[in-house]
Amino acid sequence: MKTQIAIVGAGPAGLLLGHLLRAEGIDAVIVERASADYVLGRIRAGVLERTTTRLLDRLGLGARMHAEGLPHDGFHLTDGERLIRIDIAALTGRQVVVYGQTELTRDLMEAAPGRGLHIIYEAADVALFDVDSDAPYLTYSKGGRSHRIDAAFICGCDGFHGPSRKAMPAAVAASFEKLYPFGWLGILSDVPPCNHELIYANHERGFALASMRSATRSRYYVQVPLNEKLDNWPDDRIWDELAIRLGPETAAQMTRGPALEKSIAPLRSFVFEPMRHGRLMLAGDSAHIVPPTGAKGLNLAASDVHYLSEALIRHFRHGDSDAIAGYSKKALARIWKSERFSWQLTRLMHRFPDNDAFDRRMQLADLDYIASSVAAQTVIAENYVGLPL
Ligand code: FAS
Ligand code: PHB
Repeated sequence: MKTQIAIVGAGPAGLLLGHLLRAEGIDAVIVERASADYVLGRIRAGVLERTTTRLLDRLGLGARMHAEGLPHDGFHLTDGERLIRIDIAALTGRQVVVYGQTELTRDLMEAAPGRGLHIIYEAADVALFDVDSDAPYLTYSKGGRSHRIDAAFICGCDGFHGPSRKAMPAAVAASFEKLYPFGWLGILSDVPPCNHELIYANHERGFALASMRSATRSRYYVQVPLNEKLDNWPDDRIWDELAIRLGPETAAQMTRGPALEKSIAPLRSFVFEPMRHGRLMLAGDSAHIVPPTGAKGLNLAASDVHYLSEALIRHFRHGDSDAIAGYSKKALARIWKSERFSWQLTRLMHRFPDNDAFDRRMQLADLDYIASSVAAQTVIAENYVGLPL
């Protein structure tokens, strides 16, 4: 098969990129290792920046997000005693929208056939070749046969564990990583949220987050040790721990219910440079990972795709390849600032095993300062709503 753009991965990055290119009449094919149901079964991000919602609107695919998504004017930090509200609307003039990554992915998948975006699911053993030539190609196996796709460019949107980053020559590559000594245990339950806005808690016993997917479906997280086992956390223990860490005022508003989904995600900060080599470009988690504390992961994938799609459109429309040459530098500038925010908020809101009493006092003083300073709240707010493109 021949196409203009071969995309590896049908997560948010690959789907958004494919749609943006198709909207400009550029041929694109996505090869995805899993089935559509498997991709939709992964419970991940929940908060969309305006960068991301505007891409959906530009594609004319934002109707369900506007109908079912929850616009939020603020969120809360707490030390387990008082709520500190960060009024993002008043401080930045912007909102965020709570709309699950699963729903965004569903909207993009369902629109693909009608817009000529060909997605090949259950494509196994994807391998990339000749990425530093002007005729790259990839192979995959499906139905007991090997297949080949020749393309002008290959875009690696295959997440942290995909093959694309590994296809970058080691001689040009540099990666930066920080592993956190804890994970997030997430629970999804069909109960009304405890607050109409998100609450991030740093309690003596550890981090917790009260989030949501709708007015009737809640998403909560508790920080757990890295080697923790899900079996050690029956639902009641999770609800008890959330009530303690979120504080009595919030606990009084919590509704308990059975877990529809329960999982533990490790936390890491990771950046791979460069994001382009020859005719291979990376976007989204294939090039970077943030701890979910700042709700940046999905939104960074969207901003990468914004830059990358513009560069490819200029190449195919106007024969101008300067933006392709400048893609990596431009995307990394925003990525590193979001890595900074996510790392800083993670350090502020979590209990690190090697934290001592002084470190705890520093966290509480930080929260006390944020509670009393519009300037400090503005810094947090402008990062949370998403930095300018
Ligand atoms: P994705 O990982 O979503 O998609 C990559 C796609 O490539 C997948 O569909 C995968 O099947 C496919 N793929 C992989 N290898 C392949 C191969 N060999 N061949 C073909 N296809 C292949 N972000 C937040 O903002 N908030 C959160 O709360 C949050 N929670 C998260 C929890 C978990 C467990 C994880 C892993 C991530 C979480 N994230 C969160 C980050 C997440 O939302 C990502 O940022 C987002 O999915 C990035 O989208 P993509 O770059 O498209 O990568
Ligand atoms: C979520 O709802 O899954 C969520 C929200 C905000 C975060 C992380 C996760 O920072």
